[in-house]
This record gives sequence, structure tokens and C-alpha cells, in this order.
Amino acid sequence: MKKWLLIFISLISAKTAIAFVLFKNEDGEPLRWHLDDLNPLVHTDVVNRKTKAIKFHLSRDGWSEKNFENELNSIRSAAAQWEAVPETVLKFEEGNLLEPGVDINGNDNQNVIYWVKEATPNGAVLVNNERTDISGALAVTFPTYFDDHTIVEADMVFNGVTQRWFTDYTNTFSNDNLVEAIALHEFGHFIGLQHSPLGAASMFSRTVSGVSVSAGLTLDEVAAVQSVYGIKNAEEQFGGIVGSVTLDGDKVFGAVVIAENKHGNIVQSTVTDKNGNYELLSLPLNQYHLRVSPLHSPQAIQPLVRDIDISMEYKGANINFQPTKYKSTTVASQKNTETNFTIRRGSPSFYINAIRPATKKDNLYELSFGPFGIKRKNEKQLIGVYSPNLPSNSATLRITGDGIVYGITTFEANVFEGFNLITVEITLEKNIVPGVRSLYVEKGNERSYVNGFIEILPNTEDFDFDGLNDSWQRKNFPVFASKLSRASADPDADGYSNQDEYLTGKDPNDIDSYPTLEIKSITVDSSGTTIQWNSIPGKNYQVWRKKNVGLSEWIKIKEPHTAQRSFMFFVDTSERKELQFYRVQALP
Ligand SMILES: [Ca+2]
Ligand SMILES: [Ca+2]
Ligand SMILES: [Ca+2]
Ligand SMILES: [Ca+2]
Ligand SMILES: [Zn+2]
Repeated sequence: MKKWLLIFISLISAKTAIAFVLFKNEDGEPLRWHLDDLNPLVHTDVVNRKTKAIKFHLSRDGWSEKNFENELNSIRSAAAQWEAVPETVLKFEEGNLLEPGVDINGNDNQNVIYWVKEATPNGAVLVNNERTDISGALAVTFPTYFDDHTIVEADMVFNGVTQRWFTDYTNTFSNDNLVEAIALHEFGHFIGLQHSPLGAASMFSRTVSGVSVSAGLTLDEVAAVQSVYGIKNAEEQFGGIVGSVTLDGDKVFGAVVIAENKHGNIVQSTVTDKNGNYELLSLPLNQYHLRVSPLHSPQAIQPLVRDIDISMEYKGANINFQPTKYKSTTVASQKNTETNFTIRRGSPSFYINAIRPATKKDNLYELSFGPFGIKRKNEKQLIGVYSPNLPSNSATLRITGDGIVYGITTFEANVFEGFNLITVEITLEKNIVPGVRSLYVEKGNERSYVNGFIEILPNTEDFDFDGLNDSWQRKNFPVFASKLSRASADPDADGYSNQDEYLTGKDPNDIDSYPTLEIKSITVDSSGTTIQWNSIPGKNYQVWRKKNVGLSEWIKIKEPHTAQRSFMFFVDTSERKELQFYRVQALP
């Protein structure tokens, strides 16, 4: 079988890519590792035959002398986040650390990850046996694959020459590159994924520096992994939507198709192929609202999402049409429901090419070409959009979805050289559902979108999908999202899960720090005997009694009870007078 080397030059220029869009061969096979059906030609140091995990080797020196341990842990955390996506067979494991001097090599039967730290005298940053210059990129991933699109090896390199790196997720001031976020993007390529058209997606082709909304996987990426690496017996939980986009009977190439849930949060998106067809796969069974909109014109000044931001293969995408209205589709188990769109010719007469991120200061004009998050503060904020040709009156600026109250809209011409601005006051309602949303400007029957450039931020993050607050996991574990840090794990073997330790404020790495069960009070009145104790929400407790310490038999009172809060009480209505002994048992 012939071997091919694919180069994902990431985050600055998109070499080849699609949305939760997969890179398929002529037989429709997406680029992927075959973990459950191993090709015998895949080396055992590349995929562990016993555990069926993809094995990677880190160069031990990281990027910096002072912080290399955290740099390596950030890469491990990124792999762990992909592995944590529920209902998939995707698994990673780490091989031995490598001595510095590692290079990209698609034929050495080893998946390597490292920082290149030296440039040639003329500034080239060469990797891959000096054949590839990555000086213009943040990081590059090189999967090697067979004709049938089985990945047989993949290497990843971070640019340590022209780029600066940091690791502290709580450092919101740094303008360097966050290792975890960029590694998360690179691991997407490492497992075969391409770029997404959604601004806030980890797989978007560009990123802003520092800690941004690109950290953490979006629903789009979760679905991507589930569709390519999904476990067989979870298939009935999912269905798909497929269809075509046509204009005057002709198929439309490169139209963005967006699926939103009832709150206006984007669940998945893709771009139509050369035949005008699209596929949205691995959608949980639900109703979705779909719409189609054009990519930005490559001729526009500073377009946010052009054809080549999706992939070079999308060069020449049709952008000359109006966005559609919504169509609702209900997804059925293991079926692809068809939803077709016919569109209207003619580009909207205006577009959006920059954003004024949410602010409370009406005299602060920030100009951003990247996605941004909005905190769920119950107070008035301003958001805005810019471009050279925005309407200067009677237009509306909105965020998709519910949970937002709008105030006054203002129009300002030439706020920055050649940039008109529309600003609107917004207040997020308390119960707004967090997620990735879009902005649009509407005037008359024209509308223009920037898709997925806003994320309504959750109050607590859960990038590893285990229900446990990530900030606690990050504080307590060097590799957040690892097996040891998960909610159900018990790394200190004290018999209590991390979830239990979190809820009771105990140390998950100390066997001598664990939740203790303590009866806080026993009171007797006319209604009976009330016993109160401290509890862990979700745990089951059984109350026992006996009349005399000397008796050997404890008697169960009623069935076990599940705690809802951190304290619990139980009334023994049968007993009001006689001396009793009680005990409370926490069930495993
Ligand atoms: Ca290699
Ligand atoms: Ca978590
Ligand atoms: Ca424990
Ligand atoms: Ca403990
Ligand atoms: Zn990339």
C-alpha cells in the first residue's frame, strides 16, 4: 500500500482542511486511526496492540528550561480532553520521553511531539529532514496515511523559535500562546480532523493569543470524534441530517450549514462539498434548526472566514447568495434525515469583519478579529460589529438564540479608519443556556452573519465531560482531564472518589484526608427521634438502631436514603421515649 504524508500547517495558514469536516478519499473514507480493527502494518510502538491506544512520545526538554514540566503536562492535558469525549474508542498513552534532537519523520514508527528551537541563519525553521519550513506557523501536525486513509503514524511540532508559549490557564494577561489550547487543536489534526468554520471552535484555522474561547472542545468537535471513533453500541443514541443546497437548480459548493438547538447554540456545522451536499453526523436525538449562509468574500477587506480558512480545497466556494431562514429537522436514531435548501442569489449588501467584544465602557472601542466569550453577568453590556459597509441606520444587531434582552442600538461611522460600527446594549438573563452562538446584522430582507464567534460562557468549565468542576481539577492535578483527575477516580485510594473529595473539601491526593461520617445531633420530640449527619450529595445512607449496647443485632430502619445536600436528617417516628442506640452507615 502506498504511504502519504499530510501536512496540517495550523493556525496561520490552512493547508488542507474542512469543518467538523473530514478529509475523505475517493471511497468516502475519512482520515482516521483504526483502533478497533488494527492494520497489521501499523507498528506496535505507534498503536499499542494490547490496549488499542495511540502511543505518543514527548521530547523531554519541552520549550523552556524553567517551565518544561508544565509544558509537557499541557500537551498531556490536551490529549486527555480528546480521550474524555464520551462514547468513543479514542485512547492515548505515553511512551518513554525522548532526548532532545527529535525531528518529524513519517517513517520511523514513532509518534513524536516536540518544540523546534533553532532557526537557520536566514530565519527558516526547518523540520522533516529540513524539507519543511514552519517559521510562519504556530504548530504543525504531520499524519502519515495509507491510500485507504488509515493513519499509520503522526508527528507534531510546536514552533519554539518565532513563537512564545505559556501554560497557566488562570493567567488571563499573557499574550503568548497557551500550550494546552494549541495542542488541543493539533491533536484534532493528529486524529484526522480538519478546520471548522466556527470562530469559537478549537479547530478554527486561526486563534487569538492568551487564554481564549478556543480552549476546550465545542459540541462540533465532540460530534466529530463520536462520528469517526464512536463505540458501536452507542449508535442508537445518534442520527444524522443530510441534504443539498441548490441555487436555480444548480448545486452550491462551499455553503456553510449550521445546526442550532432550541436555545440558538450551535450544535454542529459543516460546508457543502463540490456536489452541493452536506452531512451533519452523530447528532443526539433531538430537534434542530438549520440555516445556510455564505462564507465571506475573499475580496473583502479582512474577511473573517473565507474559503481557504476552511481548506485550500474550498477555494472558489460560492459566496454569491443570501443567508436562508431556519428549517427545523428532528433527528431519528441511526437514520439520516434529509433536509434540502434552495437559496436566493445575490450577496447581502453588507458584511461583518470585526467585532467589538462585550464591554461595560461606552468609550472603549476594541477591534477584534477573533471570537470572544461573554460572562453570564446579570448587567448591561455593549457588543458591536464593524465593517466598511455596515448600514448607518435602521438596522438591527442580534445574537442568535434566547436568554438575551436588547437595549438601544447605536450607529457610528468611521470609528476606525474605514470601519463603521453598530453597537447594541445587551443583558443576559440568569437562565441563559451557555454555548457557541452567532452574531448577525439585519436590514430589510438582508442579513449577514459571523458564525460561532460568540461563546456564552458557563459559570464552571467541564472540558473533560465528567461533571466535576475543572478549576478544582486543575488545582489538584498536574494533568487536568487525565484518568487520575476524573470525577469517579480515587487516586489516593482512600475509598472516596474525587467527586466526593471535591464536595466535602478534602484532598484527593491524601489518603488521610477523606470525608468522615459524623452524627451531628439526635433530638427527641413528639414526632419521634431525629438524627442529623453530614452527608455527600448522591451517596446512600442506611440508619440502624438497637435498644441495648449489649445486643449484638443492629436493626435496619427503613430503606437507604439518597443524600441531596451536604447534611441529612432522618426521623424515626416509631420511637419517642425509650433509650435507643443509632448508627448511620454510608453505603459504597
Ligand atoms: Ca515519526
Ligand atoms: Ca471536569
Ligand atoms: Ca480519594
Ligand atoms: Ca483523600
Ligand atoms: Zn490547524
